[in-house]
Amino acid sequence: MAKKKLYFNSRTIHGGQQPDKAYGSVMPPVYFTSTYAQEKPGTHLGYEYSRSHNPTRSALEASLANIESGAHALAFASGMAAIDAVIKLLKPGDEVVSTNDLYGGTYRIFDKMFAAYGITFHFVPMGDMGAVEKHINTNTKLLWVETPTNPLMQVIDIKAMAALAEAHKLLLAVDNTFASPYLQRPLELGADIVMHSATKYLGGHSDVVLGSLVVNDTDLANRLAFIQNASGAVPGPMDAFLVLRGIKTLHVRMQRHCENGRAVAEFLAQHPNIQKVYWPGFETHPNHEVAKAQMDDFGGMISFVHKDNSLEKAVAIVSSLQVFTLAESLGGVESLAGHPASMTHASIPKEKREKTGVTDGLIRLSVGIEDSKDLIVDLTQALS
Ligand code: P1T
Repeated sequence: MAKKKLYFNSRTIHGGQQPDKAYGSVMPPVYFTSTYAQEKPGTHLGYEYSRSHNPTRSALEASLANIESGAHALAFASGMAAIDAVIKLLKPGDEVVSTNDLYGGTYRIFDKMFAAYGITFHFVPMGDMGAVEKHINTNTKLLWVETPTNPLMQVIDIKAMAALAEAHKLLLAVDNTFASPYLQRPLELGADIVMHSATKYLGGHSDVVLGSLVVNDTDLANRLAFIQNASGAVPGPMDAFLVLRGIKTLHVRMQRHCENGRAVAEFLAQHPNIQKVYWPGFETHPNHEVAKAQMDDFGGMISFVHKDNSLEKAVAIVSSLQVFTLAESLGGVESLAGHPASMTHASIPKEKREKTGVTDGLIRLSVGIEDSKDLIVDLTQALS
């Protein structure tokens, strides 16, 4: 069966998968092994050492490549390890133009780690093509796009960025964590690398930390595989299994995340105590047209600000929620609330974070797949 031809909702289940060769098990066994017997040096069944390859990880990588419409996938120990591998393609003197609103950990590894190795990062509002172009010079090697952005839900035009990358011979990497491949497949829009924190929607059950990269170009895949093996930040087989299992229900979960996301966003938008709601599904969202063009729906990530826009009010609201859990992370079946300024984005200096809109009053919701009526009752009591 030519599995690439299946619709997305079948590829989550069958993409790149076949029954295990040993006993026909429908799910791949969790191959708990570090090493593999060789008949004589170099003669083996395709596996030598589990830092390089592991059959459970291979099954996950085949699934990831398929659902992101790519040719090659690589799994990492975390989303951050996947980002780390992309930046290790560069050398001192190289420059990167990145989204200015992005996950705090991504900002931290760029600004606090790789800047010390002589790589320059420009954090730019990517809705403004002129601003992006202004920062491109002969040293620029990579455009780093996160869309929708964490936590302000800006939507960056991937096709426009791909055209820019092509014109200047740059690599375009897209962090697709917030959308998931159910909503958006950046390689189909011209990106070179799609990155995931699979910890989120792909895993979907808040029980595993894992990252991934998917690419089409074989040479790029080989360079990234070299880094994956040389640096060794690979996931264990149990983690690979959990993410593969999560992917099987991605489409069903995402449909409910989107429905509940809309219900919660609309509830917040009409609430008299709410000053601002960030969600790309609103026609009034500044990038709504781009979102409509490149995403199949608008997702379950929402940020909002109470009319007081104060630290005290935000802390009071997130601390009084009962169905939403106050926690880092997102994309699991359970609804989570977070306070970016003190949690996920605390590593960004206050002036920089406030300049992009990540104020002390901002609250971020990862809307889960519970009954949306319970979520709205919970928000109603927390906002009263
Ligand atoms: O946590 P890890 O799997 O290493 O992934 C890092 C990462 C990368 N990119 C985006 C867009 C992310 O949101 C994350 C992780 N984010 C959170 C933990 C959070 O609560 O926002």
